[in-house]
Amino acid sequence: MQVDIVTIFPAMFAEPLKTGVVGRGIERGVLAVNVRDLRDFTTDRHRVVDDVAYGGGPGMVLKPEPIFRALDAIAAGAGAAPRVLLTSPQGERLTQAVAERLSGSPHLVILCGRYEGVDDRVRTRVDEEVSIGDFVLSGGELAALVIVDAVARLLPGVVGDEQSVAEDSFNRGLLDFPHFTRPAQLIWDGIGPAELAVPEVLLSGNHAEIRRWRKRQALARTLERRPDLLSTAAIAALDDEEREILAELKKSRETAELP
Ligand code: 9D3
Repeated sequence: MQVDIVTIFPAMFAEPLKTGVVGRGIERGVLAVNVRDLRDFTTDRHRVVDDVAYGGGPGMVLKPEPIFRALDAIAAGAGAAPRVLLTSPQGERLTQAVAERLSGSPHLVILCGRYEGVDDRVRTRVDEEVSIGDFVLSGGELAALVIVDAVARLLPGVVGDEQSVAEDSFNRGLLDFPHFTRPAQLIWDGIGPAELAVPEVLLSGNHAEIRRWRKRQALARTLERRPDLLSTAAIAALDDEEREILAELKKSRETAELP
């Protein structure tokens, strides 16, 4: 997959694209990311990328021509038309389903918006707008990195363990179960040793019991913290054992709330 990122802050991408799963995807040649400085597509001596808003008001708006020129340059160097994304608070919320859909595109362009806004005529060249959630960022650069990370790990050969991708919590529609590593007993300051002990079942070697405990923990956490994830469709996708555990958990929560 090729990704072109158009930004006024190219420096924000250097380390993140060298690091971790995304860095490895690039190293392995599964992913190529070109970061393009919007100022390189200006034609004036001062490399101006923004201007005041028509109609007045505070803040500057990204000018259309440098963005159009950047898109034309990217298209000229590409075989097929890339899919053009604009990061924007008005966009469709990034979800695992959106990441999966985008991962099927051989070539993405991500235009990074800024706080004050982008000239609306840019939208004539945009296939979709993507938001990463309901909070205010100062620009689209971090959103672009989030999109690249979520999409890159879905490309075959990027994450070492394909199974871990398949088993991912949002794929299964459940939150993760708790994890522990050594030591089994931990003494720390004022925290009681019982509170810091690794659950016995995980030390038992009984793999059927461990699987059931993990399912129970994942379901209990989801019911407690993200009940919105347990839609009818999500419940239908559970296995029989999970549905049985969920029914049990719901029942014990009902009785616990009785006076
Ligand atoms: C004065 C601007 N705000 C008035 C309602 C709107 C606004 C525009 C642009 C708020 C933030 C931004 C900058 N944010 C992004 O470019 C952005 C973003 C975000 O803020 N949250 C979640 N996802 C994204 S994707 C791009």
